[in-house]
Parts: sequence; C-alpha cells; structure tokens
Amino acid sequence: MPKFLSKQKVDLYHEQGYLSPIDVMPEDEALAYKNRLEQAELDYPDQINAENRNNAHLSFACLDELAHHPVILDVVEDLIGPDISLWGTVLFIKEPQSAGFVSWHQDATYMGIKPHEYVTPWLALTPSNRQSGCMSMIPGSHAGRIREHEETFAEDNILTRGQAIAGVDESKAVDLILRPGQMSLHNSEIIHGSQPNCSNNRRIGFAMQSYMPPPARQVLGENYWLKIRGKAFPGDRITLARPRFDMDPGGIERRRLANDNWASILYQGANQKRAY
Ligand SMILES: O=C(O)CCC(=O)C(=O)O
Repeated sequence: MPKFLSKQKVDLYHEQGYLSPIDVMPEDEALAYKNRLEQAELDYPDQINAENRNNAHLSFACLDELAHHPVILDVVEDLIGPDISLWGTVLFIKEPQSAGFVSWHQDATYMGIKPHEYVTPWLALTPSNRQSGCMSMIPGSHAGRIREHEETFAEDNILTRGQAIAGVDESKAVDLILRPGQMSLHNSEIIHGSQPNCSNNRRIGFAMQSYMPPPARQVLGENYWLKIRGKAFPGDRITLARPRFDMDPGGIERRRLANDNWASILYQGANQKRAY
C-alpha cells in the first residue's frame, strides 16, 4: 500500500524514469529553509560554497532536516521500499545570470554502486524554470544502458568531470519546472542536464543523491552511508550519523570522511581532479 503516491504515479516513475512535480512543503516553509541555508553560507563561507557543496547535511541541521523530511521519505519509500539509506547530498546552486550548466549525463556512471535501482529527489528552494536553468530529462532514457561519457572538464560545466553524453536527441527533453517546496525524483540511469541561470534570482536545488534500497552495494570505495529508515543493510561498514547542531564537530569529521570517500570514487581513473 503506497504511503503517498498513487499506483499510477509509481508506474509513471518507472516508465519515464522520473516524476515531477511533487509538493513537499508550502512555499513559505521552503523560503524559511532557504533563509537558514543562506545564513549558514554567510556564517561559514568555507563550509558551504560552489566547491564545498557535497554532503553538507552531515554538518548543517537545516539540510539534515530536509534529508529526513517525512513527505520526501514517504515518496522514496513508495519507489524503493521501506529500508532506506542515504549515500549523500549535493547543493546545486546557480547564481543569478551565471554560466554554470550541467551536460547530459547519467548519475550512475561514476557512483560505484550496483545495482542501479536508487532514486534522487531534487528539492527546489527557489523557482526552478527554463529561465533559471531547471533540470531537463529525456523520458525513458533510463531503460537502455550506461552511455559513453566524454570527460570535458569544461570550465562552466558544474559536474565533477564535466562528463557529457554526445548525440542526445534534445527535442525529446522535458523541463522540470518547480516552485519552491516542490521536488522531482529521478532514476540513476536517466539522461538529464540543465542550462545556465539567466534569471536575476539564485536557483537553489538540494539533491539527495541518492536514497538506496538494500540490494544497492558500494562496489568502488568505502560503504559510508546514512541509515534513514527501516532495517540496516547487511555489510554496512560505517553508518554515518546525524549532526546534533550546525557545525557539530562530529558532523564535520563525518562530512570530511564522506567527501574524501566520494572524491576517491567519483574521480577514480580520471586524469584531472577538481575541488568538488
Ligand atoms: O541541479 C542541476 O542542474 C543538475 C542536478 C543533477 O544533475 C542531479 O541532481 O543529478
């Protein structure tokens, strides 16, 4: 019995490889989270910035709360079942009138996790639309295989390796337009990307990348996951923990551990490395 989604919506997610939009919270609540995040950026600029954008939920309470939001988790449970761990999070912030973009890619390519049955919710804290550089998906593209990615390391490409799939039929792309407080969810193999932010507002998205069901296993790097709901997974090596408050020293250390592990996974075999 689904907790939040209808059976039709669950089927639609599996058919097209994504689901959007889903109402998570009212706009004023999303604005309150945005304000807390922006205060944290002001108070700890070296801890949250374009280069230090990964796994901030391990040391900042507002992001930890979002990663445990009951609506997000009920939707995730409808898609992957009741035993859920979180691999990590990424703050995808595009500043007003900025050139940063995300090339067509499939998340599963460099995550070192098998099988690929995991899901990424992307929560908007500001309007995400064509002008501000929302995500676009190629419906059904998860049903094939992992495509070849060229590692461009292009300056304005905000992916780790600037990895890009060539020859995507862009006429099939669907824009995921979200108001603050809405989320999309996408499958780890779907081809997706986003354009620069041409608006005068920040485009802030919080990607919970990704929630894992028990069959998922880290086959590259260490198995550092945060237990979220249900039973622990057999073989979990280090279970990360929630921060007790912003900049909890234990949380900072666990974030460092998780980020170092990510870097060793995401850049494995790459001939260049960036700061994120
Ligand atoms: O925020 C973006 O524009 C891209 C995010 C993305 O690629 C992802 O969440 O997998």
